[in-house]
Amino acid sequence: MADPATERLAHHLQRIEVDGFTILPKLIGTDLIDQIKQELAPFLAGQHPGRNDFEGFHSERVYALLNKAPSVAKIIEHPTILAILDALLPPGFLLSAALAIDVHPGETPQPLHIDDNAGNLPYRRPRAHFGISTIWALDDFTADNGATEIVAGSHRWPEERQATEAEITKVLMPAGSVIVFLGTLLHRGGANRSSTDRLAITPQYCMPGLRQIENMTLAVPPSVAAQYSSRVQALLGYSTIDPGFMGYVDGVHPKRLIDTNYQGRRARGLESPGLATLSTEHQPSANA
Ligand SMILES: O=C(O)CCC(=O)C(=O)O
Repeated sequence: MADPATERLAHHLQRIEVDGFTILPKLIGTDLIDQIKQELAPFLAGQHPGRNDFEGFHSERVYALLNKAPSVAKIIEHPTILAILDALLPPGFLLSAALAIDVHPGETPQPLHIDDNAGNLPYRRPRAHFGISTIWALDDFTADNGATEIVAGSHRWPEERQATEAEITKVLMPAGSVIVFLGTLLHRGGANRSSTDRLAITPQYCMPGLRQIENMTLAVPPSVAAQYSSRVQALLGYSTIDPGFMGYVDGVHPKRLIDTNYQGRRARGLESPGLATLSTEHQPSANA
């Protein structure tokens, strides 16, 4: 019989396959929520109102989070979420975006959208997902405070199909919960008709060969990236697609820029299989 963690993982994967999303209630506790809120507070003092209907004129967004609120790394690399992502994305997947969204009273609904086509890739839905999004509730998501809204099953819809209001569901969940959904699922931030803010953080992940939505290696300077775990560094872009064909810097592994102890493939006794199949001009260093 499978252990409980494996069974829970199978349950979430099943929900994602059928509905396009799954919800993990109260995955983090109030200590981490409070810590993240404290780190975010200086950036949520009214300096960054949304600049368009998508960002929300009554919302505030904070980008480049790993350069501003280091505790956010704990949710970005939360082991339960990484286990789901490992099952749904190829090895070496990247952190595509990580932003805080504070929806203020008076906000109107966002346009419905998907998250994994930021570069207008020429592939029409229905198609496989290119990314996975997560939205963590740092405040309770209630019926009237701007909870995220999703269209269950829309990951299977053709491009042209529009959702009716009846097909849109509010994601009601207590603070500390997270919704994980396919990049092809239609969703939006809801209207905030309450008198309080709704704060969320949305880390989004993409296939290793795609361009990240946020330019992560510029958003998070190398000296800051150096302070995070190897996994977070790899998610930011300090990684290559094995055996070093994509992501190298000046022919070597990007980790060499932030970790003087980094051991390259040769030092680890690894061959660089397949290099011979690349044309000479595209051969990276065997040290990558
Ligand atoms: O704030 C939300 O609940 C959703 C925001 C969103 O989907 C986005 O901006 O891409």
